[in-house]
Amino acid sequence: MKKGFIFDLDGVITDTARYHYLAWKELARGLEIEIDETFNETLKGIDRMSSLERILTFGGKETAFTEAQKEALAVKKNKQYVELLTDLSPADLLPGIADFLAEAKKQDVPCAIASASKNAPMILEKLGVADYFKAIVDPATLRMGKPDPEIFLKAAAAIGIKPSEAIGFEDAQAGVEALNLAGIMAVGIVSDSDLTETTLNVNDLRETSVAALLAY
Ligand code: B16
Ligand code: MG
Repeated sequence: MKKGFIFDLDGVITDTARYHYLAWKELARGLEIEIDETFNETLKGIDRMSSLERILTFGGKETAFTEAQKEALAVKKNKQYVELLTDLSPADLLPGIADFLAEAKKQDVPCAIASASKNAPMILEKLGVADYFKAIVDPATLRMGKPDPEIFLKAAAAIGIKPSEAIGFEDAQAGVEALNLAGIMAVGIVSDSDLTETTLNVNDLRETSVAALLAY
């Protein structure tokens, strides 16, 4: 029997990936690097500085900037990203999420957020679901980002359950890898990408239920 749920944010609770993409694309263009949606897939679940490193490497500019310049580039991207989120509202929740969280609350099943995004608390507030989560792991406290299991182990500990008692929801392969390394059952949310090494994949949470998942 499972006892708690751990959610990734981007791609699981809401689709902020397109805003990350728009902000990175604009920043990259300013550096004369062109990225497309296929490349953007490789940034999903990857923290901000690592995403920037991947973009610079993709454009052959991995040694072109100092650490301070890279920090400034990341700040610039984030400013643009946050601006794009101005109108984010409960209407931007992915299908099935609101009902699933309400049912988990009704059944007293603890939920946590394990997102690489430093903007997660603000995004959850805008989406109107912040109160459903007993814990939000602060990515600034992590030594390693996904695919390292640290974020998911911290999330399970924060809601007082063992990894074997948790179920994690992920849309990115790096996140699924992290869940598997943590010994947490992985449920893939697969809108347009195929995820491997999950226990099950669903297009969205309307395809399963709190009761069905707790029985695993
Ligand atoms: P921020 P997740 C991740 O969210 C995104 O998928 C990834 O594209 C982004 O770079 C990362 O958060 C960091 O976000 O710049 O807001 O701190 O999928 O782990 O919820
Ligand atoms: Mg994600």
